[in-house]
Amino acid sequence: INLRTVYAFAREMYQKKSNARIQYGTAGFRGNADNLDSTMFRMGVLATLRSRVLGGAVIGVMITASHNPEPDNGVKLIDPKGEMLDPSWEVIATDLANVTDQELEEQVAKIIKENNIDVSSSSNVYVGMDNRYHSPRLLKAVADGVIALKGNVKEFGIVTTPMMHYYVVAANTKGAYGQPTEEGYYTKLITAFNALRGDKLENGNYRNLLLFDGANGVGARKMLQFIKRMNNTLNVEVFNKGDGKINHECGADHVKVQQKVPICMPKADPNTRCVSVDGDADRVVYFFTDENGTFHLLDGDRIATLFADYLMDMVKKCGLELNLGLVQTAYANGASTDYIVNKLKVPVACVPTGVKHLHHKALEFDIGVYFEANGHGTVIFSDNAKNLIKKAAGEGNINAKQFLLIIDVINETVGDAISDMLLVETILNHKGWDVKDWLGCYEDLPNLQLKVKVQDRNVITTTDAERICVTPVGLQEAINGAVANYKRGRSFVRPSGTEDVVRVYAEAATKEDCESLAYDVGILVH
Ligand code: 16G
Ligand code: ZN
Repeated sequence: INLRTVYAFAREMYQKKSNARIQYGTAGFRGNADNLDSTMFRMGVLATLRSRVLGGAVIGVMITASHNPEPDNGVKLIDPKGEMLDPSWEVIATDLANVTDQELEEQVAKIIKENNIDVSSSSNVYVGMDNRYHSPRLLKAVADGVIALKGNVKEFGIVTTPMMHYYVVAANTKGAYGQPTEEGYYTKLITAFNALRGDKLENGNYRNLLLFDGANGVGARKMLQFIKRMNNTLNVEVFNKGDGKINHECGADHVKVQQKVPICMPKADPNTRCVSVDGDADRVVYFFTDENGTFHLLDGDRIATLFADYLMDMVKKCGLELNLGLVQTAYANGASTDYIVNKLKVPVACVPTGVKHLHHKALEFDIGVYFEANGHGTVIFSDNAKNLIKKAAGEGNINAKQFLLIIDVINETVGDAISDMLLVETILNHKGWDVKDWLGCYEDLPNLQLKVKVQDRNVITTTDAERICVTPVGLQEAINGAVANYKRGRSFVRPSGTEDVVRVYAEAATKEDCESLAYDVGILVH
């Protein structure tokens, strides 16, 4: 391999347009799409090298800016087991993205040398994108990065982020997880869902009608593909299909943060189940409007508790000894944590924000349910759990057979809005519940998030899963002082990993107290 091709490509086609320093964060690289061509090219180069380090295993590259506004785009690398890029390579990615075009060839040589990479070995990169208009241009840049190093690249076109994770795992496990194709993905999820549902499309309070807000993103398109293949087992009507701007006044992030109905949703009967996904369909939240016109949100915490409760029940019904745990972040509503610990009696762990932290912790359980309040999460099963369930099913245990179908509906590789939604629908149907029954499990504490602009957000450092502030010295004592003034008060602050702001979270027994607490803490940070 002649590394000069890398330099030639960079010089001719993918010159760096901005010298502002960028960092590979929880969401990879993200920013205005106009400045990302050179970053994309370099990530194609990096994915090729990462694949070579790992003996030619498939590495995924997803081009998306998730719930960000339309002008933005971004890129994330997916490791062979479907996990986020290893942290040690996040540093390598950051360095590679920041060198000048002139330094690029030398930097690539350095990565090759430091990681003992055999540049003649095989390398496989899968790449996919969301439906932003600049995504195809950026996808080509990634593919050129792979080609510059003579790697193999396979393009999947427009896909959801979780589909990309699925493809990577399916390919690396040689089909054991499913076929690494779009049809393979639909087939796996739909076959299991339809088998679980049987012909009982309605049950108790559960109605077979779901209004789906696709955020004008890729989730809308894929949901339509699901519907085509589902034989009407789930009655879904899709809105925000892609005519409007992606995430604009719609989508899971909008609904969760603004706590209101997205645009372009029809005026439905009271208590109609509605669901919102984000632009790349890895987050999901439910909502409905009741007969008094009041909006109700069923967020990631609700989905997590619904899953944990149901799966605990399945474990008991199968007569198996498996430990189940739930992983949350500090953003989880205090009422949800109380409910899980005291009512469900499921152990809860709290970790810092970002899927990789949740996923990592969930691996410690036989069955690990993890969710961020914003709707990003899934369930993962240990080999031990899967083996025991398979064995019981093999011995004719009906519940265990059902459990295997549930595992198949779940996209274990990463949070998957559509897969999560199919499991929610399955559970509600089995329980004969509709949104009001679900909402009735516990009552959310009023909560609020504020953004505070400061000169340098990194002066704030935290510990204990971001719940305690270490620096600036004295800030935590001041927060404690503020919190003590409110019944059931809780508050924490942390620097955002995706925006140049400090985030303030507050919850308390009443809406007024919660607002007042958020304000008090906001002033302390300012
Ligand atoms: C990223 C994370 C998401 C997290 C969010 C927090 C992944 C794949 N995504 O989008 O899980 O909730 O960052 O953003 O890990 P913040 O640091 O700006 O609050
Ligand atoms: Zn997303």
